[in-house]
Amino acid sequence: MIETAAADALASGMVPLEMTQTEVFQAIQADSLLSASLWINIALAGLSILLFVYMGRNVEAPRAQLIFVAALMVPLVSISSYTGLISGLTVSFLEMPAGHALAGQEVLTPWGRYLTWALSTPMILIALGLLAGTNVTKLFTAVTADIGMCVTGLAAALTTSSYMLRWVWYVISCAFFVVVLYILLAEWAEDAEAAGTAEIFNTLKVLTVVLWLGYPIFWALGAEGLAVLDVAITSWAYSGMDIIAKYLFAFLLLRWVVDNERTIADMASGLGSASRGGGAPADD
Ligand code: RET
Repeated sequence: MIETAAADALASGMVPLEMTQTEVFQAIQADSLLSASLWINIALAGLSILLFVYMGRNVEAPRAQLIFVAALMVPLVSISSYTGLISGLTVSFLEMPAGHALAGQEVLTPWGRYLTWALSTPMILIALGLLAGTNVTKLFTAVTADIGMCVTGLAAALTTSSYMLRWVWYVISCAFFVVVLYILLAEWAEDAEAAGTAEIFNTLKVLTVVLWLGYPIFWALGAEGLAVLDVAITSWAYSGMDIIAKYLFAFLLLRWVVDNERTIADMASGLGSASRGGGAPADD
């Protein structure tokens, strides 16, 4: 009964105020396209965890181990994130403000995604930075700007008082994103040349930059932004990008690290000394 009501409500975009967690859960289950987009990531994250642990079993160089730990955290955060979404714990139906295409309607907001990106994306950047031979300053800048991007993206999704302010948050988030892109494309690309890891770094850099650009685009087009795309399609877009940006990314990185552990081990020890000038002194 509730399930049918929730499904109808979701389909019409009109959902009663203050749904319980059970009702949110049932609404998600009732939309098979939406729930499939979440379950597939739980399954793939689980498989990735097992695979990565297996791949890393003989890695001994501390820097290579650190890359492994960072990369392994990505599917670990992901499986937790998607479990939060599928259970309804980290999903809310929020009434969109005047000016929004769905003004006055309750829109499914998977805010847990944006929250957990603040944990998973720094791990991706730490792994990439270590591969490139970053210094502490650049790593700190990339990670803090990235967390800023995710938290202000969360604020964009959760702001219901003003349509304009949702977009103000969005623009702030994009500004943080530009900092991350600059470090990836300019700073670390050059550091990787000096560190002798340019080939793999460039592959992962292109994969990361292209996919990460998709997230703000789909946010803008999705129900939380301009509402051109429906909730389930947007969820599939995020899930699809996640599969490549997280599991495939980490797999390619870890496979290279296993095959080239010596290169990683021989990188000038410590964050800082492998990169061009400036930055903090080596700390390990
Ligand atoms: C938001 C909306 C606000 C503007 C910008 C965004 C960027 C999000 C990105 C997310 C990447 C997520 C990944 C997750 C993997 O676990 C928050 C969508 C710029 C780039 C790679």
